[in-house]
Amino acid sequence: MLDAFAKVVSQADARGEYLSNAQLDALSAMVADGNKRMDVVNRITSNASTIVANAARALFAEQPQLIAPGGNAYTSRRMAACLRDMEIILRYVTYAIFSGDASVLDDRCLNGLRETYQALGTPGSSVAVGVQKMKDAAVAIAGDPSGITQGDCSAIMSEVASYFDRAASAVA
Ligand code: PEB
Repeated sequence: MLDAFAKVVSQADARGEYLSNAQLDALSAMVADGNKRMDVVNRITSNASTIVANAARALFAEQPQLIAPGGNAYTSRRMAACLRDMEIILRYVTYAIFSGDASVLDDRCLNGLRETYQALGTPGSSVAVGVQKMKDAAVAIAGDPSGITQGDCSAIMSEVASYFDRAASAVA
């Protein structure tokens, strides 16, 4: 599990080189914009259950076969497992945002997840749709300009979106 700093150290060490100016500049920009990152993590974390519940509701509205008898989220046991899975994925996405690096998401959540869903007979493509809906909600909540210092958040917002995309494509 790496963060953005440990990642560049490990890459430089693998080549036996000092940190490059480009690496130092990128990390320096990350530090300068650190409050944006913390605000995004805080906003997503404090709205996590809303994000999960609304994404799941939208997923089931679009794919009602999931909650029909015989569906993959039919019975409260499977529904609970589904909501829990979405919550787990969102939690690891917030860790990746905080770390500025996807390795925690990859290593502890996404690695083997597609195969797990195949073995369970759970449609990974539907999980991916749920993750995309969480992305839309998280980006809207994190990027809401009200009640927060204004600034250019395009870089952090596209980074946020990229972790959701990574999770969706890992299971699709
Ligand atoms: C992954 N999900 C399920 C299981 C596991 C995971 C390991 C099997 C064991 C169990 O039921 O608890 N666990 C989960 C995860 C990590 C982990 C992400 C990461 C660290 O440890 N059903 C649907 C939707 C989708 C869904 C498409 C969006 O219709 C999910 C939610 N996951 C779902 C369901 C089950 C499951 C298990 C329904 C139960 C399957 C079953 O028992 O029939």
